[in-house]
Amino acid sequence: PFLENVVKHQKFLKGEYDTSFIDQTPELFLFPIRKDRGTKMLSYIGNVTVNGFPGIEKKKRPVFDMPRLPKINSIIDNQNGTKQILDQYGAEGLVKWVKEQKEVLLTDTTFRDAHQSLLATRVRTNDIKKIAEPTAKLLPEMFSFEMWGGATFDVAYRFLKEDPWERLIDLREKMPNVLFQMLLRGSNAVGYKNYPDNVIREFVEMSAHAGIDVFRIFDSLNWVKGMEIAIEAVRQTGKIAEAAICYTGDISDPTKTKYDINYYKSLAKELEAQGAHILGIKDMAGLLKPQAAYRLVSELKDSINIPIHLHTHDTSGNGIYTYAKAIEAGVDIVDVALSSMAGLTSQPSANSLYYALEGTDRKPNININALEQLSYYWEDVRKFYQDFESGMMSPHSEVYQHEMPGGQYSNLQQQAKGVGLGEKWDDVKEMYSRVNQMFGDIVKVTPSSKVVGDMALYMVQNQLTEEDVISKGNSLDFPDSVVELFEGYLGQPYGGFPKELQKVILKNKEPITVRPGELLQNVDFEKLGEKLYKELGRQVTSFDKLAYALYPKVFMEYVKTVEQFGDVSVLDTPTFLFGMRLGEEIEIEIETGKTLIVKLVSIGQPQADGNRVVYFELNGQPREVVIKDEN
Ligand code: 3PY
Ligand code: ZN
Repeated sequence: PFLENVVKHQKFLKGEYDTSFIDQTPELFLFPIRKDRGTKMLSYIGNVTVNGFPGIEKKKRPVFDMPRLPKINSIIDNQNGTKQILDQYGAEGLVKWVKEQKEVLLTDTTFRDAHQSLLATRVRTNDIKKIAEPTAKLLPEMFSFEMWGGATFDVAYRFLKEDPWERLIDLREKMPNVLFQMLLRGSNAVGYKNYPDNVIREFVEMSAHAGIDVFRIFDSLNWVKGMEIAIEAVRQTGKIAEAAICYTGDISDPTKTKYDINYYKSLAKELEAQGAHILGIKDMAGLLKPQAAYRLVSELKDSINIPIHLHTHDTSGNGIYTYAKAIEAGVDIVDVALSSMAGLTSQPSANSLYYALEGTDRKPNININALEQLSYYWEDVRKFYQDFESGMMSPHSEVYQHEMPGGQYSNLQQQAKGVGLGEKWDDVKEMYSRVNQMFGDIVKVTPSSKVVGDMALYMVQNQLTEEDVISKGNSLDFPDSVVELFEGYLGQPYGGFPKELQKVILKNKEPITVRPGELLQNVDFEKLGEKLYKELGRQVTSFDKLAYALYPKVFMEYVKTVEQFGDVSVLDTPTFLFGMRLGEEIEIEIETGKTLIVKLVSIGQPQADGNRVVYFELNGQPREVVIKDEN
């Protein structure tokens, strides 16, 4: 494992990495004898076949068609794109180029937000990798591919048992011509809380190093102070800092006065002054109505000089109309997803937008046949993940009332089911909007949206009203996330916290008003490296250290799984999620040119100790593994 790791990441290891402790502790090079890779893989397959996959009702592996790959034979190699513009002319040069384009530019979110919003972020690298090269070759005119960040980072380790850094590095190699974009939650990085400043800086530096070009940076309360470190860190890497305003409320509703047009204009100016190369409008719930989009983009265009990049979710079904109006008003770039991964809580469809703009001078320069062919692939792949669909079948205009972000909908629904409130989902949604009002009408996006969701669940579960929270507050044990929000550990909301409620929630605790990063101690990465080295018994990369700094428990559990089962990212998704059918034979390419042929022969009866023997053939030879039946 030591050599494998070093070799794999060598070019990414930082030069200043101090390895002297390795020489001083040669005993650390003694590794336990490895259980062979084939047996580990069979243990994984046996286990998922017998016990099922977390979050999926146990069933026999469904029969899936092979995903259709694009059949276009006019694929041209080496078509330069925006990546080459950035590499050659730098961030300022790229910005200048964006401003010169008459056509609207597109960001494709299929690899990130689309599946975060439709499939609980569960799409695996294996499926993305297979379509990466065709995508880059068929869509060289894309402005960017959003393919990292947001929830994909922790879900990769936590549920998919794969390394998100490897996804980034692999895809970068396969897609060298178009900008890679990620979603960065400001001082919360890709997590749900504030991290020390040096963690944010290091995370940005290593993400840029591994392949990210455009960082969309936001703060979950639109608190500019919470974005400062990230913006500065991105600028230092020479990459593109896209600072985003999160859109909430409704500028076209005169009764909603808190977040009016002037609020967004002054925020945009502040972000431009902070050094943003591009302004993002992050409409995470899809609340930006068409006429409001026209007004917002027009007035922002008059207020700032940097390009504007609009992101929405199609929950209400009005997404294409909103984009059409924003495009009319001069928006530079919009976020879309391939048709079969678009709509509902995801982004509007790239394919539909293309046709909607026909006959206008801002029609995107993109190959519609390519969009359709790539869409077939995702139509087939999406079926693998059907158990993670939210159940939303049609547009939900109620989003204008509850204001829940697209990426939160299916997650909160799962959370509600988890605490026995599945039947009360409508009550939870209504409570979500009441909690928002009680909190003073705050911006709701990860992680502030999660706090509102936690409180809504808590109140429905305990049958509490807003009055109860105030009158009985002293004896109530509020969720930790709620206490942390009101302590100021996610930053400061516009207009401040409601004072009475804050007192009730904090009891005797004093809130902070400074940037949380000012109070958090920097992480000593060198020490952390030594500690991890001892625990893992292998060389530790800067990526591992960052993963540990952000998610210690999740990362260590991932490491344990890899020790037990090996690298399961090489398995095809049906096998990964459902195991195998009796008599079925599959091929697993464990590394280039090295393939295992696996046949599931039979599954023995449970023994007295609850174990079952699962009989396979591995490359023609009989093999058995013992699996504990958890059912
Ligand atoms: C995330 O932070 O993951 C989001 O997608 C917020 O909209
Ligand atoms: Zn989004």
